Amino acid sequence: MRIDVVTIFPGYLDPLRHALLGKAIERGIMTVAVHDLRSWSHDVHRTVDDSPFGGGPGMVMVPTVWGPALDDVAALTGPAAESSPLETALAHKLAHTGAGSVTDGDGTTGPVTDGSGGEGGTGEGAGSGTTGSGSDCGSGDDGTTGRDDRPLLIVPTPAGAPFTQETAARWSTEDRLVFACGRYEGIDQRVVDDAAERYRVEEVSIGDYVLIGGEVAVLVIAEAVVRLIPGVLGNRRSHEEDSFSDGLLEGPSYTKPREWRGLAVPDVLLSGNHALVDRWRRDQSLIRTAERRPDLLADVDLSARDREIIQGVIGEVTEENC
Ligand code: 6GU
Repeated sequence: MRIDVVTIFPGYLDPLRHALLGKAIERGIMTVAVHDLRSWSHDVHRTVDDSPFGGGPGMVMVPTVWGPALDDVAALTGPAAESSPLETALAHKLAHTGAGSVTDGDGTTGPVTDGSGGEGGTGEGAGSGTTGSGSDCGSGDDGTTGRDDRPLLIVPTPAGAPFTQETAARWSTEDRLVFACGRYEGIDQRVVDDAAERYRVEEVSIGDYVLIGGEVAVLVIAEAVVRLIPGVLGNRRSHEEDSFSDGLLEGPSYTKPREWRGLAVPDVLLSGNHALVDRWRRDQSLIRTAERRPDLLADVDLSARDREIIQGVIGEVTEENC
């Protein structure tokens, strides 16, 4: 998978090179490039915004900068062709200790890897997701497989559709994700409307609160998506048991020591009886979900036994949540 992020704060995306994503980059599973939107501005002040038509507070990001930026990122042309894929924390560290020179310090545009030694460009699917000759084709249909090969453009906005675990799973099989980070009062809507020529476009929100810009949302979304790609997480089972994967919140976990500050690990977990442990874990999930997120129960298959457990928490399983 290749991820491109367009932002006026490239440094905000530095965490992408760490931990999970860093590992995925090292393993050649991921390529990540961060692009400074101001590379596409037209004036000495590198302006990217203007006052809103119709009046009101704040500034709106202009289509005359965003349009060409997204065109170039889709085709990896212009300033987007020069942007060096992010190296991992490891490569970053080497560069800064003089053992190599792969980034320019801010990890964005400028000196690029030579294209042969860089891990970033060799990954599975890397570079294969460009729109190529399909750029004149609104549907992005490659004419052979019938598959829409346009990259997915993700626009984080508090006005978007909810980003959920289901969205993360759906996006984890994409070849290319492009994120457009808006700031201020947002991006001129025509940018999103026009981008549909070259991209499949989704506007998403990560929750019911307002952030200053989309950058942090990109970090959240990228982590949720990338950890679902095979080979990124060590243990396959670890995401099968995630909160949400069966529609319920995950219950509590315990490790050694058996007793700590007078608190004992529940006996059942030490019993060696797997059936009993599984049943206990399901009960804990049901109880926690009923207490914290009763709205989730509406979409879960519940056995008679499950309903009994839930009733113990909320008294009665109402029409609304059963
Ligand atoms: Cl995706 N972006 C911004 N700016 N604010 C948000 C959000 C996204 N999701 C919730 N609040």
